[in-house]
Amino acid sequence: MSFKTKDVTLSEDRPKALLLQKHSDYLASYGLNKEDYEFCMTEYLRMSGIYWSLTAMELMAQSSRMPKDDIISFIASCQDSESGGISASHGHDPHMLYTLSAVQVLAMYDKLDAIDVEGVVRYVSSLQQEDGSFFGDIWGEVDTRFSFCAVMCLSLLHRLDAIDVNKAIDFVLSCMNFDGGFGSKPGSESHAGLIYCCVGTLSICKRMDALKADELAWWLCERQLPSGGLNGRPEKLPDLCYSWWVMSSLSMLNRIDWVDKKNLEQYILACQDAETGGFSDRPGDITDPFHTLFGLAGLSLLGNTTIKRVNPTYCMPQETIDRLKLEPQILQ
Ligand code: GRG
Ligand code: ZN
Repeated sequence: MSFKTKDVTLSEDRPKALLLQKHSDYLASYGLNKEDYEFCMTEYLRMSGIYWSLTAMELMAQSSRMPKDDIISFIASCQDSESGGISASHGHDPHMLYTLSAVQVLAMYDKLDAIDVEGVVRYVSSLQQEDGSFFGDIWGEVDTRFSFCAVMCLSLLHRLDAIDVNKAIDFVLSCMNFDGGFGSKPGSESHAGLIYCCVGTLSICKRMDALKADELAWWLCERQLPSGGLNGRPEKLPDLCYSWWVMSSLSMLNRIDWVDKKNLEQYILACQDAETGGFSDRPGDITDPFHTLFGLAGLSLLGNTTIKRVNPTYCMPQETIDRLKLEPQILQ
């Protein structure tokens, strides 16, 4: 039996240069029309949308084009005074994912005093369970994404003391698989997005020694397909966002050279839309702020110097991480 590799072919007329001005224009105008169909349909993830757009703009040194004051007051108005958690938008329930995005945005703006920080600390720590895992919100879904969000959020606030860090690490390590990768909970299949979350947690907690670095890096570099793009697990199509989930993990493992960087750069550039601006998951698809951030952040990890340095653990500008005096671990 033979297997056909699932992949895409890059066409000759694809974008081959980085279209920075187009991307800045695309993000600056995104959401200006509040009636826009796509904008309305993405209300449930608005807070993360703001984080993706602002981080992308920061990496392009274009964040002055974002409505800073409106963003800060929107975030403050999304904090629930009772639980302390932050929601994606007005009238939505607080959630770990959006609490992290809000804290990341305020950290970039150096405006953490715009919210009740102790409320956030109370919310995040209230979601830790006896086995060290974290719920995403009061409804009780457990996932290693939430462990990472909790640890990242509290580290940005310099309040990791509010949770049981050792138990949080033990839970993440209980999700390690035979291939060195990680899934969403114990026994779940390895997936590059969740590997980023688990490696990121260990990087912040300075426990990278617990990884099977060579096995994991081998699994990660096998995600590269002939097109140069990366998939998130075996037998899947390439998707630009894995240029972040995989490359940031390899970067924390100090093994970024295990992929063909030139080929990956070609794939990332091919995912740009030369007319609308922005990046999409695969060449020719519709662009969005999520893939635009991960396209730019991926190029930054590959060493593109027209983009600011991104921190592989936090997916935020290195200058913000330095200002906050955070030192996530990178394997030496
Ligand atoms: C600070 C950048 C940052 C993130 C915060 C939310 C989070 C932490 C991380 C998410 C990690 C993750 C699970 C990424 C995967 C996203 C994705 C493309 C999911 C799609 O899954 P499938 O199974 O896709 O539909 P495939 O590509 O496997 O077909
Ligand atoms: Zn994607």
